[in-house]
Amino acid sequence: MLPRPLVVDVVIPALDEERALPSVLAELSRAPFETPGGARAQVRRVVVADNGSRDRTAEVARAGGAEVVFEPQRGYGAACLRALAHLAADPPDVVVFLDGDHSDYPSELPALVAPLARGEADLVIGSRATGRAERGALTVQQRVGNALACRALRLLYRARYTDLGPFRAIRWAALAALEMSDRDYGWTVEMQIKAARRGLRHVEVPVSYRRRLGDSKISGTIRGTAGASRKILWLLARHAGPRP
Ligand SMILES: Nc1nc2c(ncn2[C@@H]2O[C@H](COP(=O)(O)OP(=O)(O)O)[C@@H](O)[C@H]2O)c(=O)[nH]1
Ligand SMILES: [Mg+2]
Repeated sequence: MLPRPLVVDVVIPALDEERALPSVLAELSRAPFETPGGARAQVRRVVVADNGSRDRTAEVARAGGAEVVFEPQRGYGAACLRALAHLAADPPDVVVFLDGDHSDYPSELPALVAPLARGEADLVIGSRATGRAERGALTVQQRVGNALACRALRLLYRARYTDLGPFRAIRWAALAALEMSDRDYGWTVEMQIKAARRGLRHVEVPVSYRRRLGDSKISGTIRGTAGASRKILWLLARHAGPRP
């Protein structure tokens, strides 16, 4: 008998993404698929985590077949945590995080999940640095900031990464063990720091990246760039001491 397909749930933090979300959801296949390497998997649930969108984000998300959860407090991490709490009653094997702005390619999900399906990793980061990024999709500050943060991850935690990209896949059990807590911009780097400190097996796969649809909330704004830089540096420094 064939083993049952790997159950994959997708979490999409979204703030005012009515323009982008319909395309993201349309490109996200729910059909069972075979990962490169031969394991079977299927996207079961898609959860859009909204905190205070003023546009029709929630409506277009539901129309696109997603479940919507609301988090009263703003922040990328707060939204992710709310979505995970929603999934906890019936957890998947694997969670995929994906932005709601149409920058990531949902069609690349099978390649992202493949190392988990093969049992070769607990965390897979989609790297835009080793993949193809459309011109203008990443700001100069983002490229430089990500490269510096990855250098720090290597020096402080001996973890080899080339990106802090949002498109990533992790085993549910591994994610639970990380006890994620960051409620805003530090979400991605916190996951990578903790994965390194706790000895999770991680790999990167190259992913493509394109210009978003709609307006940027983080990297394209001064407030977002400053907030993200500050938070990422702070987390890199804070976790660097002896393990508690
Ligand atoms: N729920 C929620 N989603 C957010 C928040 N800030 C950004 N996002 C979402 O996070 C993703 C990345 O944000 P984006 O504006 O594209 O940032 P950028 O890629 O750095 O330009 C998008 O799907 C946003 O809608 C927030 O405070 N709450
Ligand atoms: Mg974006």
